[in-house]
Amino acid sequence: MHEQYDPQKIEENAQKTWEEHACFQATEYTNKEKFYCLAMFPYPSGRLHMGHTRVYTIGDVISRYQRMLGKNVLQPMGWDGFGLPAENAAIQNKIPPAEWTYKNIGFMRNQMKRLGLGFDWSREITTCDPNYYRWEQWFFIKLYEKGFVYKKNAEVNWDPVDQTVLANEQVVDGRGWRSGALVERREIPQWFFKITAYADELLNDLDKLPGWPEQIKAMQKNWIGRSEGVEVNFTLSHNQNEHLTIFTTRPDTLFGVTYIAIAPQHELAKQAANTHPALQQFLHECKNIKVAEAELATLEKRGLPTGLTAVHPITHEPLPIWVANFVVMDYGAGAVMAVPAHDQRDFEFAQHYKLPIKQVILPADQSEWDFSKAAYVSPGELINSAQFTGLSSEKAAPQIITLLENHDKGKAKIHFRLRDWSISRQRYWGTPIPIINCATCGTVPVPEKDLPVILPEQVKFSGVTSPLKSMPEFYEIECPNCHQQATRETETFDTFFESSWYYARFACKKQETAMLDGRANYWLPVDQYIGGVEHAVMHLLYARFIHKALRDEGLVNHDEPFTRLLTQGHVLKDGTKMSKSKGNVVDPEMLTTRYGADTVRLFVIFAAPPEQNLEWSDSGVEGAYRFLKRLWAFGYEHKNAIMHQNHTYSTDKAIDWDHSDPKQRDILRQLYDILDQIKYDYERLQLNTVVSGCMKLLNLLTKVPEATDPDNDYQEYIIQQGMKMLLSVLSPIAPHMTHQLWQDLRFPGLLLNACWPKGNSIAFKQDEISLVVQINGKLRSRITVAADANQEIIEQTALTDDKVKQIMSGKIVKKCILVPGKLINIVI
Ligand code: ANZ
Ligand code: ZN
Repeated sequence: MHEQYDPQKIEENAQKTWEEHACFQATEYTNKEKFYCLAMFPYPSGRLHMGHTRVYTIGDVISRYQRMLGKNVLQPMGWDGFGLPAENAAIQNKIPPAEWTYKNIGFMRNQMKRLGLGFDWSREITTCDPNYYRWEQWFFIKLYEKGFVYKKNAEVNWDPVDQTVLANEQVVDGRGWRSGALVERREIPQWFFKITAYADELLNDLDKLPGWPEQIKAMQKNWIGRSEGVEVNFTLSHNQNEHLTIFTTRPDTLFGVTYIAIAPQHELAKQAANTHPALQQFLHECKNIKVAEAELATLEKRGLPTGLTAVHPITHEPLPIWVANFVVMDYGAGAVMAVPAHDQRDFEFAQHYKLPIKQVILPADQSEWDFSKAAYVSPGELINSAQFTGLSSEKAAPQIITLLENHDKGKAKIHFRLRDWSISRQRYWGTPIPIINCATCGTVPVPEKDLPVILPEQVKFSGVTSPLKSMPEFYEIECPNCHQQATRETETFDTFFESSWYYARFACKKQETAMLDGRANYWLPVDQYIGGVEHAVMHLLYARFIHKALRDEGLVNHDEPFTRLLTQGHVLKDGTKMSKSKGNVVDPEMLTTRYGADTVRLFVIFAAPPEQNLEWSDSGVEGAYRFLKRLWAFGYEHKNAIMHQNHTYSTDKAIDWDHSDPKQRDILRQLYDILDQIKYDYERLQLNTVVSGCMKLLNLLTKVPEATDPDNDYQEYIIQQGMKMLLSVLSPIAPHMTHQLWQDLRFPGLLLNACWPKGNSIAFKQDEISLVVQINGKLRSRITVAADANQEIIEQTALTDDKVKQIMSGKIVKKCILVPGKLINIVI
C-alpha cells in the first residue's frame, strides 16, 4: 500500500477481502452468543439518501462492535418492494412497477456495498418476490381460518373523475392528485385484521421492553388508547322501549348532563333526518369531511338538534339529542352524554348553541370557577349531585356505576382507541389477496396448493386504476369449492403487512417450503432494531401484532420481536430536514467518490448522537477526512517501530513497571482509561463520543515521550499497543482504512476477526485519586482516596480531614455533593 491515504483503493481492496472470505455470512448454532442487528429495510426509491446512509451506518457500527465482543452477529438487508411510488413512476414513465423496482434495488444494493456495510447478502429479501409474499398469503389464510380476518364496509377516498380509490397520500387538499376533483368518501367492503383482539397484550407487553425509548412506548400507548369507563343507557322519550347508549369516562359528572350528542353517522341521526330536511343536508355535508381524531379538539363545533329527547337515567329529566360533528362514530358508542361544565368540547358546543351549562364538580380547593371561558375538566368534589354531593370524583365514580348497574341502566366498560387494521388496498403493486369470490360459496380462500397467487408483472397502466381490474386472465378463476366460474380479489395487501414479518424471514435463509423454521427461534428476537421515529406507531405496532399472531400459530416462541430499539434522528441541512422537495439534499454517493466511505461513515457517526438530529456540515466532512489522513500518516511514520514490536512480542510484553518511566506509565494508563470510556459509549450507543475517544487516543500517541532511562524505554511498545487499540476500536466506524493499516503494520489476522482490546490490567490502574474538598462551595482541602471508593467512604475521609474538621468545628452537615473524580462539597 501507499504511504498516501488513498480511500478508493483501500476500500475496494477491503471489500474484496471481506467478500472473498464471506465474512458477513451468518451461520446458526455456533458456540457464541447470537446478536441480531437490524436496521429497517428501505423502500427501493432509487438512490440512497443521507438518512439511509446514517441509519445503515449506525447499524453496521453496532454489528461490527458486537462482532468484536465475540458474538455471532446477523445483519441482513432487504427491500420493502411494494408500494405506491412504483405505480406513480409507472404511470408517469410507462415502465412496469416491477422493472422500475428491480432496477432501483440493483442500484441501491451497489451503493450499500460501496459504503462497506457488512450485510449478509445471502439472506437478501425482496418483498415483491413471490417466494416471499406467498408465505404472507399463506399466513393470511391461517388467520382467516382462525377468525382473525374479516370483511366489512369501510370508508375510502373516491375520485369521481378518475373513478378510482385514492390512497391518503394521493389526496391533496381534499382533491385527487391527478384529476383535481373533490374527493368523496365511499364505503366499500374491505378486509381487516383483528388487531384489537391483542389490544391488551400489545399494551401490557410494552412493560417488557426496557430497551425501547420511553417516548416511543408512550406513543404506542396513546395509539392503543385504553379507556376505562361506563356505558350508560338513556331511554328515548318518544319510545320507552328504545334507548341510546353512550360511553363516558366521567360517570362522576352524570348529574351535569344537559344534552346528548350523537355522531352524524349514528343510526338515530339517520332516522331523525327522514323527516327533517335540514338535518339531512347537514348529515350529507358531514359525510365528505373525514375527521381525524387528532383534529377533533380544534374542529369548529357544529351540529343540529334532532328534535328528539332522551331521559336522564337518575333524574328522569328530558335531555335534547343533538347531532354533532365532534362525535366520531367508530369510538365508544358513537354518542356522548354532554357535560359542558366539565368537558371542553361539550362546553364550546354548548356556548355556540346556547345550551345550559350545569356545574357538578367543584375544584378541590373549593374555589369559584369562571364558566365564561372554559370548562373545568379536572376531578374535584361533587355538587348538585343528589346523594353523591360532597364526595370526591374518585369516590363517587364507582358508586354511580354501581347505581346504574343496579338499575340496569349501564355497565362498566373498557374501550380501546385502537381500530382493527384495514389491510385491503385498491392498488396494483402489492401482494394479491388470496381470496376467491364465488356467487354460490361466498368468499373462498385460495387452497394452499395453489399459492402463491402471483401478481402479473407485465402490465400496462391506463390511468390510475389497478391494471388487475382489467385483466380477466388474472381474475377469472374457477371456484375451488363448486368449480363454477368465480372471480379473484383484485385488491392487494397494505404494504405494512410485508414489513411486519421480514425480520423473522431473514432468520430462515433459503427456506422454500415453509414460512419460517426453527432458525427463527435461534435468531429472534432482534437484539437491536434501528429505524426512524416516523415508524414509532404503525410499523412497530403492526410488527408486534403479527409477531404475536406468529407465536400463536407456533411459528416463533417469543412475545416481542425487538428487544432494543434505537430511533435515529433526521439529517438536517440549514435547520430543515434534507429532502428532495426542499432541494437541500447532499448525495452520499458523491461524497463517497470524493472522500471515501470511511469519511462519510465517520462524519455521520461523529456529527451527533444517533437519536438526535444531525446538522449537515461540509467542514465536518472535511474534519473527518483530515482525521483519517492523520491517522494513516501516523501509522506510516511509526511503521517500522510497530512492526518491530509486533515481531518481537507476539504476546503482551512483560514490563518491569517498577523501573519504567512515570511519564510513559501515565500515558499508558490514560490510553486504558479512554478505552474504558469508549467501551462504555459503545454500550450505551453514544457513538459520537466513541469518535472523540479515538481522536484522544491518536493525540496521546503523538505525545509518548522517550524514557529518561534508555534501558527501560517502552515508547515503541506503547505506540504499538496504542495503535492496536485505536485501529480496533475505530474499525466498526471506519472499517476499510483500519483494515488496511492493520495489515500494513503486520498485526496478525484480519482486523474484522480481531477481539475487543484487552482492558486495563492492574498494573496501569490508578489506584488512588485526589479530590478537592469544598465547604459551602469554597475550596478548603484536598484528600486522597482509593479510585473505587464510594460516596460514604469519601464523605468520611473528607470529614476527618484536619483542615475540614477545623472549619466545621462541630457544625452539622446538611448534605454532601459528590462530583466523581473531582470534588466533594460539604454543605453546612
Ligand atoms: C362525559 C364527560 C364528562 C366526558 C366530562 C368527559 C369529560 P377517552 O378518554 O378518550 O376515552 N366520548 C366518548 N365517545 C366519544 C365519541 N364517539 N366521540 C367523541 N367523544 C367521545 O374519552 C372518553 C370521553 O370522550 C367520554 O367521556 C366522552 O365524554 C367522550 F367532564 O363523557 B365524556
Ligand atoms: Zn363456489
